[in-house]
Amino acid sequence: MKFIHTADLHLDSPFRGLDEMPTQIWQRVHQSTFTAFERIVDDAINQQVDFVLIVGDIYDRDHHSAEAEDFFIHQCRQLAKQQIPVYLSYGNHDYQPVTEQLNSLPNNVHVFGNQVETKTLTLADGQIVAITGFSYGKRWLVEDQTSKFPKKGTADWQIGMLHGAISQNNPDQDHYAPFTLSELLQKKYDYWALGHIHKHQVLNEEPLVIYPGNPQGRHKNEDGHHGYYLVQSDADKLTAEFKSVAPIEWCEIDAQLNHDQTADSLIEMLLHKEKTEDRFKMIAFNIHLTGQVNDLTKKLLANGTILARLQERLSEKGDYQWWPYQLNLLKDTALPKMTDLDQKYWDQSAKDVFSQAAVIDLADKLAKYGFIADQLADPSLVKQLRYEASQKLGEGDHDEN
Ligand SMILES: [Mn+2]
Repeated sequence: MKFIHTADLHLDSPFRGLDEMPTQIWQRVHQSTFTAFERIVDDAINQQVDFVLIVGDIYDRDHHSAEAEDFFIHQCRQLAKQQIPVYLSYGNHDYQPVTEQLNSLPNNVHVFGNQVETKTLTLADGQIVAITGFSYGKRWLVEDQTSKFPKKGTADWQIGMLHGAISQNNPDQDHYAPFTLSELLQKKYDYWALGHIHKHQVLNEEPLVIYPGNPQGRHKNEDGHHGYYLVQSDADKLTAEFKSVAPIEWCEIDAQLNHDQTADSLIEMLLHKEKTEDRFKMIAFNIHLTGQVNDLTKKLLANGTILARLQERLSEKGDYQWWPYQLNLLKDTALPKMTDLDQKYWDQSAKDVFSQAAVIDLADKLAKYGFIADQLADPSLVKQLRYEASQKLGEGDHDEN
């Protein structure tokens, strides 16, 4: 048995706020979620896998684009031509009622219904594979779904497809089919194909319990390598190998601004900060201001001049290996200095205000402004909000002194 496990394709991610860049780069960014999946399909065909598993979030938003759907159907047809079946479940980003008549996908695509169900397939060598899963019918699934999965039956291989997050034992956070690892292991399955968390990770070795991550990161909080897992059997054992496919890698690079640095010398330094590799990189530079700095350089940093000049320099060469899309000014003290008492209140309020639940609640209230709700639904935003709020507080604190 040989199969591909992927999830969280987020096809046609909007990459908001990044459209002010050379067309050549914007197209690369905009196409990246498509390219990543195309590479997975090519690999499936070249590797002659028995089937492909896609565990939720095929599309980036509740109302996905026609372009994304057309692309996805086309790719599934490529797999159909090679008789490769696809097993698919919808996640919290593309939740929908699953009904026969709505299904415009080719016949090789098997979509899991909104209730947990098991589908079986017979491999060329006669082995039987049972695959159990479900699709989200709504944005949140607060109840544990794993309890509805049957224990391993008579099939040669049993695989569970689960788009969800490990239970935090907190009703404010457990919105995505919460589960525990021991619960999964009790089912005696041969493989757990997870989805939802965008960073690839192996939660358990025997049996394998794996998050493949999204095949293409969408912003700097989804940095590093992105791809899928190729899983193969050797006698009665399964091994999984991570395969990188993302055409774009998001990076954050730290740099120090010294007191005698001019705009020109800073630009030179940033130009040489990044060694180019095989992968195209989108880079956010974090410039740390330590001690006394050249005031003029600081002003040119703050008003965007230095970023614009850096981009100009790269555009002159025209051969893009990387692109600086952001330049962040960071004071040495990332967090404000507060008395212990203040810190206590800050920690408490930060917990209440910047919880994912509070932000999602706000997103629901702003639902009529679709673009705002979409932004707020992004978990990485909570981190960003918390960080920026503490920066602002830090500035206030500084002014008083
Ligand atoms: Mn996702």
